[in-house]
Amino acid sequence: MSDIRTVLITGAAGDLGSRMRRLLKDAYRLRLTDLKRPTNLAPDEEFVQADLADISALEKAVAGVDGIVHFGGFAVEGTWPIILHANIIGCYNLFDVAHRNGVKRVVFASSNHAIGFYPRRRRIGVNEPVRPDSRYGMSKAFGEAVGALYAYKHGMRVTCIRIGNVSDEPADRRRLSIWLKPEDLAQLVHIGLDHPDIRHEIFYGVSDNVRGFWDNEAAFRYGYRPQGKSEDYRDAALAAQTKLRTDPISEWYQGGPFCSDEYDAEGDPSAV
Ligand code: 15L
Repeated sequence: MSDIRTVLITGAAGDLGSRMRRLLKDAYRLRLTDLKRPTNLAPDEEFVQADLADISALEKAVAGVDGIVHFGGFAVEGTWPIILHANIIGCYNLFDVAHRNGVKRVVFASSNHAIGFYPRRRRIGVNEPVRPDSRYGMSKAFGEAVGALYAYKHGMRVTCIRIGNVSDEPADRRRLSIWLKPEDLAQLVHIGLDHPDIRHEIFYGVSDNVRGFWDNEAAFRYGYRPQGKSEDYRDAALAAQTKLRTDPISEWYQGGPFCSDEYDAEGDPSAV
């Protein structure tokens, strides 16, 4: 076990943040931050309001914590000003303020959209170049690079989790490949906060899905043993798929609709 005791969760009012508050509270003393106070804040939960682009507010949120679970920022595609503010400036500030405050570990919520433009039929690990499918995905690739800088230059221990899709059940065919059971995400966060050998790692945030797109050997090496199996929900997910509009670009690439959104490249996608 590491000596991580007090952990700040950014984006604590969001879906992932709320789930992790519940799943991590017995292991760490949690401090929460977000743009807005969570509506369901429990009396024993400590909350510090902060915009990630506001360095002095961020300093107050970060002061005194040992580790940070960074789920804050904009969680889907957005305009450039939105992504720039929340996910580029905000992410840089988070790492820089963390470093200046002596934070030992950061777990960064990256996304499958950092590599969304790989075809579904390709099985990729973490050593292929990024292929973002959106400004959002590009900001996640940026965050992974910021994490590498602070790890190798400043000795911070950084774990980037390329999260597939966290939900109680996989919602459609693509999610049968990328589904992440919330408890499996908590397991990956624990590895990032506690494993003694972490320097800078990229893991796929995905459960034990037979249709998976990714080689998650790096996570397995650190002891990750996912419990969720998307195939248990296959019939419901495939039934839901029949109600969706089909789109050849979205169907071809791992990132799904994030790839077809604004897509205007010419030629056959199966050629790349
Ligand atoms: C993500 O990164 C988003 O945060 C989430 O809302 C889903 O869209 C997910 O990817 C997905 O790819 O399904």
